[in-house]
This record gives sequence, C-alpha cells and structure tokens, in this order.
Amino acid sequence: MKISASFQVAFWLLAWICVVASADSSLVFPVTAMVVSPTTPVLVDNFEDGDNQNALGGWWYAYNDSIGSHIYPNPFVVTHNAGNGAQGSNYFAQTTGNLVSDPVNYQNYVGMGTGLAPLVTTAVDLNQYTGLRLWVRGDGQIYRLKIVSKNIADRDYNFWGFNYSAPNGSWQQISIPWTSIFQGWSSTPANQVSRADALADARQLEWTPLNPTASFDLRVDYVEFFH
Ligand SMILES: [Ca+2]
Repeated sequence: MKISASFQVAFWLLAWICVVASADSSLVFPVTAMVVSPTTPVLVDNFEDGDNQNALGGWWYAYNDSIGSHIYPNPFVVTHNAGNGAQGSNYFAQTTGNLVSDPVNYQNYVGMGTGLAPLVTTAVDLNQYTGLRLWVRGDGQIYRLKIVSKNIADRDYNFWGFNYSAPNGSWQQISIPWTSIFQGWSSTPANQVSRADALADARQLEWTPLNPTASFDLRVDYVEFFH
C-alpha cells in the first residue's frame, strides 16, 4: 500500500504531540476523581436513616443494671426531632435516665452503645484510624465514651475511653485522638491492657454518665473515625 507524503507528515506530527503531551502532566487526563483519599473519614452513624443499625452494620442498644439505674428508651430507638440534630439534621441518638450509686460492690451501670460490625464476635482493629470524632449535647454533666474490647471484658471491664462535658442546649463537635484515651479506673497490673491491644480487639462504642446521677440527658450525632 502506498502512503502519501502528506499522510506521513500528519502521522509524525501526531506522534510528536503525543510525546509532548505525555511529558507534560497538565495535559494528562485527570483520574484523581476515581481515587478514594486515604484520609476520608469513616462514618459510624449520622442517624438520618432513622434506624437502629449504623453505617458499619452494627446495632445500637441501651443497657442498665438491675439495682435501680434506668435508661429510656430501652430498647434503644433513634430520636426524630426535625432540625434539632447536629448541624440542623433531623435524627440523632438521645437517652435519658439515672445512674444509682454502689460504692461497695460496683454493680451500677447504665448507658447506650453501638457495635462496630454486624456481629459483636467480630474484632475490629481501630489502630487503622487516628481517632474518633462526634457531635455531643447534654446537660452539662460529664460522660464517658468507652472503647469496648473483648480482651478487657475478660479483665474487669476496665476499658480505654475518654471523658467529656456535654454542653447543655447546643451541639458541640469533639475530636478524640487515640493518644488522649485512658483506662477507666483500675491501676491494678492485672487489669492493664495496652492501648494498641485494646484498639486491635474493639467490639463496641459505649456512652455512660461518668458519675451516679438522679438524671442524665445524653445525646450523640454524626460519629466518625478519622485518619
Ligand atoms: Ca443526625
């Protein structure tokens, strides 16, 4: 087949343009929109679907002791209050109740929580994240957010966690890097589990009033892990 001179010129010109274009990154077709950033936060729940299952497949629940502490609603139900969630959203977690005192036997407990996977038998390694971020609201009292780990449940429930003051009347976002969490109460060596080991075997997040109280108002919204 005979190729005309003008066609050959056009061919080599096109080839030259391709070489120049590939050497200039500004001319390369952008593909970044297809790449998920490793810094994208991972949502646990913003409650806007109105159900009791979080974005990780885990389930929300409420719990209380049998010596007089109570929590409402129990079983847990997501609260719908249009425009009154964090950032004007419509759904959030809210529980109220009381926590009795039991300074002798420590059998007093109450709170709400959520699983990190559809089955609580699944260990989730939270070391892949830098920490947890969430919106909180309440009544000015101190609440404790606990990282429930199986390897600590076997050792007196001395979970790693973080205490925060829940502002009365307005939502506030708090950021909890893992470097700021600490174990609850015991300094007994048998109860010590390293932070990395506890995070590696995480099962649930749980919230509880830190101190016995005649009434509490615990609200949480838009929970997410960040890198
Ligand atoms: Ca919400």
